[in-house]
Amino acid sequence: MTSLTTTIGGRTFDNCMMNAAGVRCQNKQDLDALVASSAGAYVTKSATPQKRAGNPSPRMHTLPKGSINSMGLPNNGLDYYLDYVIDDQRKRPDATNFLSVAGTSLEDNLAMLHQIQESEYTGFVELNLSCPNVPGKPQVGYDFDRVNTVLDKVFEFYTKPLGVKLPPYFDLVHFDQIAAILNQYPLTFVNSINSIGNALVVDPQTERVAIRPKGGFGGIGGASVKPTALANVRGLALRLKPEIKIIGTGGILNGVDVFEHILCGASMVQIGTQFGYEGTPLFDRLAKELREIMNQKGYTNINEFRGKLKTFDD
Ligand code: RRO
Repeated sequence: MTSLTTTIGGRTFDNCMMNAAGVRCQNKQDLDALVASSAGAYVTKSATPQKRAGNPSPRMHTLPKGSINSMGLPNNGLDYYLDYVIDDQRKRPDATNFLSVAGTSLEDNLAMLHQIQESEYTGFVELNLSCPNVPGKPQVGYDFDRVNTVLDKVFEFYTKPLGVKLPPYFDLVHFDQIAAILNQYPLTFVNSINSIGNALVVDPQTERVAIRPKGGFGGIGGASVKPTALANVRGLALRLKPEIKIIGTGGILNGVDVFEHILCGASMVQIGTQFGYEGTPLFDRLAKELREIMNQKGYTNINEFRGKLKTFDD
């Protein structure tokens, strides 16, 4: 049988596909559905120390080729998600999952990571450095000095497996700069990309923006971001030390998209917008489609083609 197994930080996942943070993972019911699905793992909605209502609606809008959102970090607070993952870990000690945290300040991130460090949780943490939608709070991932400071402070005390969720970069020098910083730290993974931030969707009929928060500015996900996501996965795969695994997120609708992300260097992929549209049956469809492609090509596991993208110079 064609295997979709993958390994990150010494943990094995029997399927290399999972949800992307923010989509259908905000409450216990959502997370239970992911546990019951064929996804290889789940990630929880990015948490802040306290529960947040998020931005006013309408704050998400579907597009022919994806979505725009400015949710503004609605979540049930760290305690809720930490309780969930610890309870799940007691029930299924062999399964590794992802707890996402997104403090709106360095102090909040450090306080949450201290709480996680002191807890019995041993799974992965995804530190979200790329939320584009909190009014007045720029994306940390675009401020390289700040990323350095955050990671310096985090790794002064944090010893459990940790990765960062990055915004998309658009210049090769920025790939060089962010990789040089990330390579200094014992990161388990990087996840690339978050939504393409601060885009604007206009409804010509009503002559109005599509979503209410921030005057209509929001993050784009779904089909239209795939080339940017692939560039970021590939750009990082070429620059990061091999111990840091890459999670590819952005523009996955079918098995071919998963295949392309893995060719570019992803060890795992996350699906946001399309998971929102299809729910958990998506994971069965994608697994079937990826297996079909692998069978046609004679691949029996994803390591046979991971990162092996060819260029015209090869
Ligand atoms: O909640 C959001 O508005 C949000 C977050 Br935290 C994020 O990281 N990415 C996104 O597209 N939306």
